[in-house]
Amino acid sequence: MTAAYIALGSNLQDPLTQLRSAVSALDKLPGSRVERTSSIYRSTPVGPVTQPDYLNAVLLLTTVLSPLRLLDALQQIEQEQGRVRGVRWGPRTLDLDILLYNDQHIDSPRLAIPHPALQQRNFVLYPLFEISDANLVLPDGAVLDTLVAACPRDDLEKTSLRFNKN
Ligand code: A4P
Ligand code: MG
Repeated sequence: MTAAYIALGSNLQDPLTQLRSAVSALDKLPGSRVERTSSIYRSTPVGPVTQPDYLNAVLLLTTVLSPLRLLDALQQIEQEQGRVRGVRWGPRTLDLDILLYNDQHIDSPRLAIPHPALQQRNFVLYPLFEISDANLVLPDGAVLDTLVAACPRDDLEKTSLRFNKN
């Protein structure tokens, strides 16, 4: 059984419903369970085009799926929720990224774990910090609370929105 941290993001077509639906779909994956969800954050878009603000969150999934089978499952959920792949970093109904998969380091054409942008993004680091151990050590030796301390919160806003399952 693996502990995988998954980042969720949405800025189209009722983002709160998108995130809630994703949590329920993830909880139904074979041999998998959503163990913990972070608060839901509102964040300013990072990307090349003008687009709406995002809702972002992170959850802890325990799963028997291998990294690539988990990626397949995440992409299927994205498709089912109307994801259209356009501009890189463009707006989307749902983005599901694998941040961490136990302490594994993976660098393959389809999959990079830890997710390469993890260390720079406040909308990933703050929710991850909320649901994991502050002393969490990433596969490259970086410690989570040091990364959070080095990453400005800026206008990241923790909302009072709730998942149905917390
Ligand atoms: N891929 C490689 N590693 C992973 C991983 N660890 N998890 C590959 C998931 N996928 C991974 O992703 C492109 C390819 O990345 C996949 O086919 C998979 O094989 P994608 O979801 O199709 O495209 P993308 O999301 O546009 O690209 P990318 O580089 O994943 O973008 P990011 O880094 O996810 O950024 N601003 C705010 N405020 N909040 C956001 O959530 N998100 C993005 C997307 C941009 N700006 C944002 C936000
Ligand atoms: Mg992505």
